[in-house]
Amino acid sequence: MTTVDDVSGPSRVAGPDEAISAEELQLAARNHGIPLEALRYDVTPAGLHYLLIHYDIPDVDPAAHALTVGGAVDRPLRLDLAALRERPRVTHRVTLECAGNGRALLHPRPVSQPWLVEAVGNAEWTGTPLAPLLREAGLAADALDVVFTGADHGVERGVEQDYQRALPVADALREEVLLAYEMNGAPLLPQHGAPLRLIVPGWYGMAHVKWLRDIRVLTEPFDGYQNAVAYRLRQDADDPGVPVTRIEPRALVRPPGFPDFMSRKRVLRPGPCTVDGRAWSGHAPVTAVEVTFDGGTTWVPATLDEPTGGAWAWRRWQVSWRATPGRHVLGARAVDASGRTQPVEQPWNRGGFANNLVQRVEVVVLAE
Ligand SMILES: Nc1nc2c(c(=O)[nH]1)N[C@H]1C(S)=C(S)[C@@H](COP(=O)(O)O)O[C@H]1N2
Ligand SMILES: [Mo]
Repeated sequence: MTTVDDVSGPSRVAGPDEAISAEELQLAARNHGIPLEALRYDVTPAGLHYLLIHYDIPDVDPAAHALTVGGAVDRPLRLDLAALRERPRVTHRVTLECAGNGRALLHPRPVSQPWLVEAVGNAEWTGTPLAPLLREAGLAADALDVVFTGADHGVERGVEQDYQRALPVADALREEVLLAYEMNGAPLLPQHGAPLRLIVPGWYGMAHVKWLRDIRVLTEPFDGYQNAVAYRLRQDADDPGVPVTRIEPRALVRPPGFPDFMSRKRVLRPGPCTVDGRAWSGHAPVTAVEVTFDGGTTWVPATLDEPTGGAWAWRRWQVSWRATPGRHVLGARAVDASGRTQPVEQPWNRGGFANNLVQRVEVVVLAE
């Protein structure tokens, strides 16, 4: 008898010298990152925003689509797109980052979507706040978790499933959580969850359920795959781990100069220049960014631009540099108001999640 196990293996970590496989490349080709030069935009154009799609982009007819709200509520609801659009409308600028960003740089490498550092974007999401809708439905007094189900379906590590993620009730009721139907002022694109997705500002990408079709309130903890198995910080396969939640602080450098086609190493002419980039954290506002030009030996403070777009959006930073001929390794590290910062030495977990190791940008400054 054939089963889903015939197409789906257990999670695994690559061997010490094991190269990226054709399967990992297949994922990387579907799920692209932001081209790092696009760190220049305050708001990431939709086509340059990173993408992560576990299964297929589902075939959803926006005219027929409806969101159902049920489970432990007094009044189950059913809302089509027109009804959702009639509700109060808000826009939040939100930095979204995949929890697996940085995974392919880890040693040993967890085998999954092989992100380097580019799984991030900062878009404007428009929709209606979730909390008033949950209150209208009437949450049971003992409600614990709220489960969000997408219209996409697949198999993962032997488990056939609809993509589902739960939030604890207190997090689902935060005022910034949105049911979004627009990105950057236009209807959601198919790949970003059309016609409706969840936006959970501050949380890693996996919480922002796309192609949202159902919300279910539970009075017991949700034990679905994406919460109980997948997105947990574990040291080994037997470790129950802890859930992946908010985005750790990170700063990225907008690559200076011009690139070599193959290596993407940067080439610069000598002389004074401005090096800049973006910084964000899902825990608390970014309060400082420091920059290194020597691979982390010494650090200089960057200037932070005025925040543009609210508490959940990335912030531009910049620093002046006199580029001298030779090889340099640039990097930046963010500090947030909670005191969190970025490690210069690699921490490791088996899923390769929430990794915010300082970036290494190799630069060759040409002779005068
Ligand atoms: N229904 C559904 N929602 C989903 C996913 C998915 O595969 N299916 N991927 C999640 C993950 S892991 C991430 S990082 C974000 C990516 O959102 P984006 O593709 O719009 O950037 O969507 C999340 N929401
Ligand atoms: Mo993700």
